[in-house]
Amino acid sequence: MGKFKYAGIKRSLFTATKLSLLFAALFIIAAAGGSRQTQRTLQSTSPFPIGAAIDPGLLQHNPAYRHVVETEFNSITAENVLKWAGVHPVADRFDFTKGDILVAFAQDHNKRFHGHNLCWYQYNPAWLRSFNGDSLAWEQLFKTHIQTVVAHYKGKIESWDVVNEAFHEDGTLRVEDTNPADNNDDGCIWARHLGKDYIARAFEYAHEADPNALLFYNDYNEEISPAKLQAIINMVKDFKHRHIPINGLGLQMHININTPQAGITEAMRQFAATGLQVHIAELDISVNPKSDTAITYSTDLQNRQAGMFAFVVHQYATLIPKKQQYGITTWNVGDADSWIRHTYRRKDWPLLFDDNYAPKPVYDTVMNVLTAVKAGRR
Ligand code: 9MR
Repeated sequence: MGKFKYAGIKRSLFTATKLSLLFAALFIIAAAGGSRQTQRTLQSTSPFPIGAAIDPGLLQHNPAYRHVVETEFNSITAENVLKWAGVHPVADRFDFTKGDILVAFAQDHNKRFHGHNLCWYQYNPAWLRSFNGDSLAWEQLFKTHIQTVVAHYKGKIESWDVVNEAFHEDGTLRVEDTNPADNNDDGCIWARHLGKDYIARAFEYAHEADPNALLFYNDYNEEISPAKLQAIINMVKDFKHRHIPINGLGLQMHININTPQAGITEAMRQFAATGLQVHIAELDISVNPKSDTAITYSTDLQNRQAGMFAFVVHQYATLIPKKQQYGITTWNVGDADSWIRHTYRRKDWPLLFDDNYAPKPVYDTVMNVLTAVKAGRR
């Protein structure tokens, strides 16, 4: 009996120890979970929306990528799937499958969705390039595409890049290919077939399809091409004068560590003065603009990149009036996904997350600037 009693005490002691261990473990897990939940992220820190260009394949199949998108960003831009070749692959059929995946994800996770784009000189399907029709048929094609896509996402996509990259660096409109020998058409199929006022009509067609969507014009190099910047400002003035429904400007900001900062300030100042929404729409900061094959991501390069990220975020927060801050979107999530590596086939590390989606030191820099601007310490 005594033996049993002793055994009983031992058992209850053992059980108590086990229980306290269990509670301790639960406490640690809860604390860890709690701290994870309360951990600061870009979206919880930023005073304006903070986004990324997203690929549905990575989102569906790469848990680390998905985790970063879920936790860090509150705005999503479709990197490619809503472009003509993505959404309208054959003449008589639209394919919304991939766009729908992204939009459903955004809705499920309470994130804003920015549509990119309704009209561009690039990324057009082969059938479009060989489309044969008079100007009326081209106009019909253009209008039907814009209105079908915008209507499909009415009420789900808050804003659109209606027209993307319509101007050359010298401020002239892209029309003809400037160098037919280089096998790279930098002219614009739309300007050729629809005439120079196609941009205004694109905005009107989009507005008809969803009067509540915010409509953006989006372009790159405004910070280094004053003539292009001026052409965009002139276009906005003209649109306002003619009551063309434009709500915002996308300043893509594919820049590098050597981009002159005065140009960035000037572009932001001029965009702010339009009174429109201003979206830093495709931010990345290359550390290897000269495509050096022997380059490493040295501390020096990381520091210079961090300085440039800090400058951009700080300038945006201070030069763009609060009610015009549509947010900052980075173009892709991790360095390995960056279009820069794929397009230029070079080593580069232009983003806030590394190849494995871990935040880089430059992420901390951006967090510090966001914290300071949110607190009003500019
Ligand atoms: O990141 C996009 C890349 O995957 C595509 O191959 C490319 C097609 O030309 O477009 C890239 O995104 C571009 C964006 O749509 C418009 N501004 C420039 C971006 C980088 O080229």
